[in-house]
Amino acid sequence: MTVPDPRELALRIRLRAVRMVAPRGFGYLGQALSSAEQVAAVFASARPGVDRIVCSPGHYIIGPFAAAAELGLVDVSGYGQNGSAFEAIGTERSPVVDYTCGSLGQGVSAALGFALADRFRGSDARIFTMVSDGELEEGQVWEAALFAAHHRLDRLTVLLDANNSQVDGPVDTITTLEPIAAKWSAFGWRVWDVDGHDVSAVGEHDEHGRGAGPLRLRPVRAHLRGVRHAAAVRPDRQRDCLPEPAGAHHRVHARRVNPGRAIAPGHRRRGADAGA
Ligand SMILES: Cc1ncc(C[n+]2csc(CCOP(=O)(O)OP(=O)(O)O)c2C)c(N)n1
Ligand SMILES: [Mg+2]
Repeated sequence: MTVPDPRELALRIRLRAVRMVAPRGFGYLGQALSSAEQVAAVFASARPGVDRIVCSPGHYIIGPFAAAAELGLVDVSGYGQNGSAFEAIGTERSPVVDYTCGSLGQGVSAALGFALADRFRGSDARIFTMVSDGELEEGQVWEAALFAAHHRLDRLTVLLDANNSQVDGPVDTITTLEPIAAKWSAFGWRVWDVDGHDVSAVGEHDEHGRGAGPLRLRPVRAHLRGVRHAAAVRPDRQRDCLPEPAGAHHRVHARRVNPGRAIAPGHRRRGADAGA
């Protein structure tokens, strides 16, 4: 598997997501566009068969699906269709990632379970965990954050898409989450706050996180770009949806914790490797 430059991969994720959603005008395009750079950075960093990818919000699974398709691992042409493994909202059967959940708020808990298991068996596997901001309204996320910090699960990275969007409207009109970085910091995480659409910023910090120091966690801020709004994605409107630097109205945070530990064999990632 050859992983292209993360910038190129992010662009291809955007295009692929448009093609996945366009045929039926259904899918989670906004989530793919919001997280494309994060997903690209994760797929560029994760070692196949060793590291793990958790996509906590099941409706964000389109990004990992698109990335895996671009890497030639899977055929996602059935995305969102009845009977397809590539369901529009991830389930326990979803390929490509190690864990995803339709019921929001569980991904960090699953990720720290992986991290603990890997520690027990002496693996240096890293766990990349995508989380959405709406999920931060779930208490379980904060319980998991406490637990991870207490056990210094330093192979765990959380990437938070703080796009200020949830079903009922802008997150900050539903529940105040800010100051997000300070909150995670107070919970014992090392937090970075960078442009989530700047692949080099995400990747750079990823490298800096390797093998150093105590707990690390980090947020990345960015803006949605590539398509103005998902509603425009109909077959006759596809040209309107091609990637372009569009107006910014979303932010992305990424967080990670990942100082080095001893190396040992990892696990086999289901889905992506099976399809390779
Ligand atoms: C526990 C739980 N409560 C409610 C839902 C319904 N739900 C699905 S997506 C979503 C919005 C969550 O916010 P976020 O993921 O930040 O939304 P987005 O950024 O994609 O707009 C909600 C409430 C759910 N899937 N699980
Ligand atoms: Mg959101």
